[in-house]
Amino acid sequence: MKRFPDNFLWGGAVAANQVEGAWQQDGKGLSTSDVQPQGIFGPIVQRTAGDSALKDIAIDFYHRYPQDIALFAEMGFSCLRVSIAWSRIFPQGDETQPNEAGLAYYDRLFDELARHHIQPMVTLSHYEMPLGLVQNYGGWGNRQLINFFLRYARTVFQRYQHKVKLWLTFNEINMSLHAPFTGVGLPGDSSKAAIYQAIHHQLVASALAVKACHEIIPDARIGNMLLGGLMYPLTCKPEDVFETLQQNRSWQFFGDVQCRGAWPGYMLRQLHEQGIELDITDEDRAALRETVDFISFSYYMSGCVTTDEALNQQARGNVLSMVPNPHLPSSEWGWQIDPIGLRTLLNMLWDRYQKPLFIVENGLGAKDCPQADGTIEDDYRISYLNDHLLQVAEALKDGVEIMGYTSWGPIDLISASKAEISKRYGFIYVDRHDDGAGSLTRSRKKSFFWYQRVIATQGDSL
Ligand code: BGP
Repeated sequence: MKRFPDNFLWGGAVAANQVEGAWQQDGKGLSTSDVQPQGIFGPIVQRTAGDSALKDIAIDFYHRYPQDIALFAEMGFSCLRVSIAWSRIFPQGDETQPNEAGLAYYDRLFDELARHHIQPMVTLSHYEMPLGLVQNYGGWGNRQLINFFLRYARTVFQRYQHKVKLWLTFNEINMSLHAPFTGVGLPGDSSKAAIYQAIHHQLVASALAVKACHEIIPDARIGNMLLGGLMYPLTCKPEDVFETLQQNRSWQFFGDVQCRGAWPGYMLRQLHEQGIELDITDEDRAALRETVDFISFSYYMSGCVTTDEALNQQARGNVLSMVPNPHLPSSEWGWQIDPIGLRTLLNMLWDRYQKPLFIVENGLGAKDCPQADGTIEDDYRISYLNDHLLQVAEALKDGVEIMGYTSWGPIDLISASKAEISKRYGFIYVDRHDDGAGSLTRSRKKSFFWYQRVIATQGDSL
C-alpha cells in the first residue's frame, strides 16, 4: 500500500509579495507589504522615488512564471499555492471597478498552471492589502473594509471560477495579533481592543467570502489558514499545563470561529477580563455561521510554555514568545525542529474540527552554499522535509483526513520576517542576494531530485 493516497495533492506554496516583484507594474497600487521593506516586523517607511527594496523585484516571478512553473511540473507538482496581490486588482482598495491588467496577469498564471496540470490554490490575502485602505480608512479597524474585501473576493471568484477550485481567505490570520500592521493594517502600538475589533471584522469578512465562494463556485472548496503555533507545557506543573491550553487557544480561537461559526466562550471571557467588549452585531453573528470547507495551516516549529516569569522574560523577542524546548534542535534562525509536532498538530486539529486538513506551509529556511560547479547539496533541507513527511504519513495512518502538502518556498523567495533572500527554502536556487546582486538565474538543488522522487513514488521513497 502506498504511503499517501492517490488523490493527495503535492506541491509548493508562495506568496505574491515574496516572489512577484513588479511592484508598480500594470496599474498595481502600493500594498502594505511595499512599505515594510524590512519584513513584517520591520518599520513602515514612506516609499520615495528612486529608493528600492529587495521585494520590488523579488525573484521576478511576475515575468518568469512560465519557466518556474515548468520546473515545478518537472518535480511532479499537482498543486501550487499562490496568492493574489489585492492591490493589483483594486489598486487603492476602494475602487468600484477592478484593474483589468491585474486580472489578466492572474489569468495568464492560472492558464500556465493548467497547461502543466497543476491545480492552483489561491490565498486572497497573504500578508498584504492595498495601502490606500490603511491610509484612507484606518485598515481593518474600520467596518467598511469588510465590503471592500468582499467586492475584491467576489470579483476574483467570478473571474477565475473555471480556473480555481481551491481558495484560502487570510494567510496565517492569527499573526494579526503579533504583526498588526501586516495583518490588520493597524500600527504596532494599537490597543488590544482595537486589534481584536479589527480581527473580528476580518473574521466576518472571511466568513462572507466563504459564503460568496459557495454561491459563485459551488464545486470549489474554500479554507482558512492558521499559523499552527503548537505549544507544549515546559513542565507538568498544572499551572504550566493550563497556560499551555490558553496559549494554544490564542491561535485556535481563529479556527474555532472559522470552523464552528461563533466566537468561543473562553475567548470572550479572556477579553472581558481585560475590559474588552467587542462590537459584534446580529448581522455579524449570522455571517460567521458560514464555516470553511477545510482547514489549512503552516507548520515550522513548536515551542514551550511556562508560568516561570524569569524564563518568559528571556523568551520575549522570539516571534511567538516561545520558551525553547531542551529536547529539540534549532535552525540557524532559532526555529526549533520538531517533526513529531506535525503529527501531533494534525491529530489535534482533526480531533477538534473533523474537517479535512491541508498542510500549506512547511520547510526549512537555511543558507545554501553553491559549490564551484554550481551544485547545491542541501541535505539538511532534505532531512527536515523527509522527517516531517514521514510524520504526515503517520497521521494519515491515524485516520486524519489530509488533502495535500505544499512545502513553503519551493523556489527561493524573499523571507517574510526578515525580507532577505539568504534564508532560503527552495528546491530551486535563485541567484539573487541580500544586497540585490545576482542574475536571477534558476538552478536545481539536490532536494529538487529528492522531492521529485517523493512525489513520483507517492511517498514510498521517504
Ligand atoms: C509564514 C508566512 C510565509 C513565510 C513563512 C516563512 O509565516 O506565511 O509568508 O514567509 O512563514 O517565514 P520566513 O519567510 O520569515 O522565514
